[in-house]
Amino acid sequence: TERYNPRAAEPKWQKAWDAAKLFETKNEDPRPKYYVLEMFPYPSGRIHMGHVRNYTMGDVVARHRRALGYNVLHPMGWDAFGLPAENAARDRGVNPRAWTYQNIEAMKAQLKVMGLSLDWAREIATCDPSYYKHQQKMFLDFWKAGLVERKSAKVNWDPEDMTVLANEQVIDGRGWRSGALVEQRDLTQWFFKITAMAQELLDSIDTLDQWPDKVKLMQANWIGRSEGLLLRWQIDPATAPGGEVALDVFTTRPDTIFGASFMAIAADHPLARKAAEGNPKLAAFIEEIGHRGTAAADLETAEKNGMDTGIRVVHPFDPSWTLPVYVANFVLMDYGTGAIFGCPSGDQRDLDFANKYGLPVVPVVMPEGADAATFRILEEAFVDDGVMINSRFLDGMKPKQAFDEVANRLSGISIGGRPQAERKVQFRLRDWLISRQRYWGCPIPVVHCDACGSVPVPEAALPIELPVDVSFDRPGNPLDHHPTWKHVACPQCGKDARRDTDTMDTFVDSSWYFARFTDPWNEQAPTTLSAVDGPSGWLPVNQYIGGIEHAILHLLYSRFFARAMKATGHLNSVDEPFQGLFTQGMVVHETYKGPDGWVTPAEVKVEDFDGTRKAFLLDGGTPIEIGPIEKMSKSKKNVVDPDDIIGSYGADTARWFMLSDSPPERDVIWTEAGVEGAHRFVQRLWRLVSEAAPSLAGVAPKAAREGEAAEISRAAHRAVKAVGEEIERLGFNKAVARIYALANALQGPVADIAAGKASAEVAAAAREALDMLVVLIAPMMPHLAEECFAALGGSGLAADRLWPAFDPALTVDNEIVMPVQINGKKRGDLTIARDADQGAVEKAALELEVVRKALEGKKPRKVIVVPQRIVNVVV
Ligand code: ANZ
Ligand code: ZN
Repeated sequence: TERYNPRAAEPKWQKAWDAAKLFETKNEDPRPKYYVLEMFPYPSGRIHMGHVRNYTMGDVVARHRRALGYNVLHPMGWDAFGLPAENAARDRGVNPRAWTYQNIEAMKAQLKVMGLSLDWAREIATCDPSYYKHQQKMFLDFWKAGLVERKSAKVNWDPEDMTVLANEQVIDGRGWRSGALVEQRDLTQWFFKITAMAQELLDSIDTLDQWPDKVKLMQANWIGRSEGLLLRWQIDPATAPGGEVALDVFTTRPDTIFGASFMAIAADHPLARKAAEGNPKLAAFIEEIGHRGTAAADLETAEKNGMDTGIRVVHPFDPSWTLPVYVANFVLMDYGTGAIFGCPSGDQRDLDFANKYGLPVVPVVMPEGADAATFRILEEAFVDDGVMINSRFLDGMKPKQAFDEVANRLSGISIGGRPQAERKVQFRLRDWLISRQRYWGCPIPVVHCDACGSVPVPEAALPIELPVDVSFDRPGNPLDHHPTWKHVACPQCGKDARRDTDTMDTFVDSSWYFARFTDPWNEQAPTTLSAVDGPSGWLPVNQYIGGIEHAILHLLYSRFFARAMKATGHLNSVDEPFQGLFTQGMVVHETYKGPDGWVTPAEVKVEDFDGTRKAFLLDGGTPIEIGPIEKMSKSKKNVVDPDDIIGSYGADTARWFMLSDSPPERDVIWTEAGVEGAHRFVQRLWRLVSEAAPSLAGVAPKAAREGEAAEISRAAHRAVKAVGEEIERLGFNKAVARIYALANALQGPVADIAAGKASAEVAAAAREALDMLVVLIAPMMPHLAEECFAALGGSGLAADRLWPAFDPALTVDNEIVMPVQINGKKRGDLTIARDADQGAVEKAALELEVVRKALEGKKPRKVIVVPQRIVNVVV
């Protein structure tokens, strides 16, 4: 038979699907709905292997659900705003919009070649005014609903490029382009008040039973709920600058209060500023640490620095005990109160600080059973549970009890009109700063008027479109120095006013696109209430698939948006937008290092020398070092281009390999050998079908229950059951293994059929099995499935077939596999009836080829059978 030619077959079937509008989804279709979504791509210009893996998985789910009779929504779009378009504009003089749409076109063509069952009629690009118009409307609605706030916040300012930098653009405290020392500047900016929903966003994590635990934990940690005390420390009046009475701190460990040895406040704490007046050394110190980057990760590792302010506070339980107040770089202004009491024995940062500045270290908690007289803390703080020591009336208590004791004793005392201790819940979550001083983003629909303040743009004036004629030849925000764009009349009083020249964080764009897909045609509103959620709507997304890098911000922002949209009437009832979440592993590849640096896989041939793999340059044969297996990246040059693979092997091979090699949550190692193996299987399936097809043309499919033919039917029905179950739990590699097993089981019977040696029962059973096989492979290798379906005389399209039903009686597993050991080492497997008795197992084991070889005709010394578990033959 002829080889299967994907280059001819794949485009043919893609056209057939298009012509039949097979994947265009109708909202009013009465079948039960199923919404499967992969995280939409940034249009960088080309798809990479990570996309191929992600979209293949989503496509398998979508096609399988279709086959189960669902009305499936499987859309695709473009996360199209963002900095790379501006960089391209700046570096190469191209227009950001033109650059973006070119990339979209190129990537769309690539996705089409993959044969994905996507509804392209619903395609959206977030940079299109028809999309961001609605985003601007929602911004205004959120504002009205009290979910938006304008306040001052620090930004990274590059003084040379005169521009604001994202945290990722600050490298070792310097601007990524200019290399200039980055400053912290205060800017008035827009925030979404996500903190107002902190508790709700935390509690609701418990309802997400189809999310990975890992992601739920990351969400919870990001929200970061802490139960503690607001504790007031009286300031020694003799040392108080400007008559301050008390210093408030937030602590989760009031139990350690007798281990306190200093106070520390943030550089921008009001008390620090007061203390710096008339203290130039302190002022200089504050200035210096104020300039450092604000990333929390830096603070953990950065060297602890501080300076004594001269201020003293009085210990709440001992009026004769005073503690120094330091300004310290490890205290953040925007957490708690921006001030702490330091207990070096109970906190590593406090301990590092105390050791550096010679402050006392008093252990106050020790492990249960330790000796209080000798227990010391030197370099490592003790942060675990234990028993209180050196703490007067708290001694002997557990820290938890001591916490309550301190809270109770101090809550009755008042300092400056406020209780000395108040219970407080503190969240780590900050409000979402959405202002970006950038061009290529969604304009913030606000006009600033000297008379009226910040005025919303009237709805009728939306969208506020980005100007097209922008220049990137000078630093800063092009919207800001555009000659006319920002100059408008105030919508309220008509006087000269200015547009907000900031654009929205691109995370805003991706926080509701999944809702827009449910009716992207609605020009009047972001969503259509009958389509978006509720009894006739699509949300929540049943299965969302994407990278773990979005486990925190994107998912949290989307969860916030769902709630905010509900509050403003853009959603009916859904709080949690993603019912099922799956995060796939990465695609990794070997690296190759030549004399002149990294070399691409395409330039290398790898050969096997007695089990040792060696690599050579294809051109010239220079030996190359095989480096570690790493995530595909440009810097290591270990990138395989999907186009090359699909061009030489076809999309089905690429898809099959992506699914087959490792569990989907783990990394998959891309290897040439693996791809070739996948391709061989494509050809093998084709041979199987095309060999059998002529003889099976007039044969009606029929399951067999007895005899030789029943083996075929059992293999087929078991595969139907198992493949369906595995796809449902996203166990794609296991589904693949079941398909391999079915193909193996059909090999012999098909050869007999082709040779005209098979019985009518065998032919009928094989016919049914092959028909089933075609539908089973269709979600994974959709083009091959069509070709096979046609070869078997099917009418219509395989992609339109329903998932076969299996007969449970044929799937009952009456056989078990027992490992067979020889002298305690596993040498083989024995497949035998589950209820076989000891004698039968022993006899069958001794008949195994491996065992016979090992015995060399002699009698075994001993045969041990553990029923249904294992056989050990001692020779
Ligand atoms: C005294 C103490 C003793 C603390 C001890 C810890 C251990 P989480 O769990 O993250 O809420 N803290 C409070 N505000 C801070 C700020 N603005 N910048 C830096 N650190 C701050 O942590 C709460 C603890 O972090 C608080 O409890 C406080 O130190 C510190 F053995 O108070 B603790
Ligand atoms: Zn006005």
